[in-house]
Amino acid sequence: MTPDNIQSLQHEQRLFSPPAAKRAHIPDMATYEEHYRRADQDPEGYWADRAKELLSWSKPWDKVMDCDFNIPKINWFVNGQLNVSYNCLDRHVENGLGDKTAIIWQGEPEEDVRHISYRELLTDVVRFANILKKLGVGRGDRVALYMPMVPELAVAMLACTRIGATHSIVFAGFSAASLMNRIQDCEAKVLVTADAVLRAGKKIPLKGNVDDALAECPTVTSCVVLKRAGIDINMVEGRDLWWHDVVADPNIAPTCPCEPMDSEDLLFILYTSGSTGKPKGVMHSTGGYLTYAAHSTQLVFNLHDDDIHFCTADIGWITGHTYIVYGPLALGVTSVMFEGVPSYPDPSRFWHLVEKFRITSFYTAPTAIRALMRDGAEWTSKNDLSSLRVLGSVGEPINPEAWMWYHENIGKSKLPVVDTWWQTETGGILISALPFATPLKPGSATRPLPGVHARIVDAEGNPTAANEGGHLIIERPWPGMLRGVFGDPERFKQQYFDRFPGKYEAGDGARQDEDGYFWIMGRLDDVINVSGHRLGTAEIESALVSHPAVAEAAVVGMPHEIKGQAIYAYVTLRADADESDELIKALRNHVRKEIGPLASPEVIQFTVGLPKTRSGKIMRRVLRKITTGSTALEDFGDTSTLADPSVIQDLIAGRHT
Ligand code: 6R9
Repeated sequence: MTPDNIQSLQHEQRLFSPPAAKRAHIPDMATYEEHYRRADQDPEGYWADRAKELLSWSKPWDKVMDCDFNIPKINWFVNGQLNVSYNCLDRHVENGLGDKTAIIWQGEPEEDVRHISYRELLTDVVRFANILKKLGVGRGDRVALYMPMVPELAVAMLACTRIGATHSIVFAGFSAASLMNRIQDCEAKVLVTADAVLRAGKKIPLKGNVDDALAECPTVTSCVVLKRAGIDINMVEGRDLWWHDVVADPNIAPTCPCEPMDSEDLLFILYTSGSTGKPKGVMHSTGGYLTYAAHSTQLVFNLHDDDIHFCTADIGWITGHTYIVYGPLALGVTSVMFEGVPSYPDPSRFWHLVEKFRITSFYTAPTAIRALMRDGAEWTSKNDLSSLRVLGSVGEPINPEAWMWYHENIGKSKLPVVDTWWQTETGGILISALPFATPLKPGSATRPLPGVHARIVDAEGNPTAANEGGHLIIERPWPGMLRGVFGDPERFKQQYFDRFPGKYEAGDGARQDEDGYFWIMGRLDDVINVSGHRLGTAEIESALVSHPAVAEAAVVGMPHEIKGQAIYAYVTLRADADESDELIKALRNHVRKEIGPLASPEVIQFTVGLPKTRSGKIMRRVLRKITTGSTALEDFGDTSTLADPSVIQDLIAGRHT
């Protein structure tokens, strides 16, 4: 897909009516339209109501919004004050919900289960907040978290918010080098980590990566290490502390006041891949983000006090931030946190958990659905799934086959499947069906939530006709949107607001059908979506080129049955290096080490040349065509600017199928 010639080949006609529900926040399309109209005509009134209904503010705001995409300037609930830890914990305890389960934690071993009440979570958070303070962390300081899916991760996040520190979570599947880059960029003072991750019956060491990373991170003065797997690790004297030791200190005060934070104070940074260079530190602020997290969680999953919500994402990604921790806890519902994987010890693990915890809303990714589909529908009939009310999907377009499989086998052809489109940058879901209102079309994210002005425009920024592909943009600000790129205001402006002045550019291609439904087609930039995770081609290419045998590398996405997209790398070697299967293995390992296992190329093709323009730019469009099997010259479009057109035939001859 090239940005200026965006075509969609999908023509899905099926339509499913939403089921009736006794307690729907938005029970029908008329109510949806009413909300949408109100948010459109009176955005300040709409968002003020939502922020007041959903959150407790210690000081009211002076102005609901002060935004201008042309600058860009984004401020919500100006001069209002609140604390995220207070909103997610204290106020629920004050309201008599202290004994209610906040987090049901299912560890990877079946017997590792904890039901953590709001009161217990508060106690743990207060304790850890005091520990962070003792380690010198204060308001505005950054704390990096590199952890498995354990309750201590949520405790550390909320402890940061309590004292006004900013967390930056690094997915535990990332390498030492990726961790180092992120810590260096945000200049974290403290790192919280664990000895290892338990995954599919294995222990994957973390602390070695931490030691390698911290060797180059002078800002980090302390590292708190949770013992999760009990493997032997190296503890650095004067820097490293065991979690169990610090929390056992009898001198820690039993209380810790909530720091009153300005609505626009930085809540967290989360790094995400862009089309160029190093990952961007996406910044989210306190009041707008939390309002939007609570708002979207409530409406999209139709949550009420007695719901048990299970989002299967890792907290290292935005989906886990918003829909495991902040959204559900702000609403005071019970959130399930799962350490394991969908297929271990067998492909009924998710469904077993649904039955075990009587889960009512279930949110996962198309890649997981496709993998479970391959394992066979028989795994879905071993458990009682009758507690489920809403099914969700996120991370990449869900193909209609996977949607139907999910709907029929998990939803027993009764439950709504909400396909939720959003991004790290958007903070929360922007386009999604509302489960008991929106008629569903398999493969479509359907309509924008109230307050979201999504449009499709052509390369010049003009609205496209129905069914015509184009760029997905958001025309007006919403409270959950990013506030900047950490340390790089110019990149913030250039990446999101320059191409279509005054509008937010999402970077995705999409079309809107005659009913106004959105069909997302995927990224238009050089971002590859592997199993719902964003990877920049530039990062993978620079990892490959940093290997001594490699002269040059170009990376494109290739269609993959389970992962959605996989990485196909074209590599030219230095004169003194020889092609071999060992070198392919070594290069894969090198990328794993530089970025993480997710980024490891599926295919590496050695080539003597890459298709380049005379000005030296790699024509990725040509590589994408070769990767997907094109052989006819006319498929490659205009190749007249290629410095050496014969390269195409060589690449086709060497293609891996
Ligand atoms: C939440 C999340 C964002 C990119 C986004 C788009 C793709 C996410 C999608 C979807 C089609 C959906 N994406 N949800 N594409 N349908 N329901 O995934 O954030 O990791 O930042 O990725 O993922 O391409 O631009 P993030």
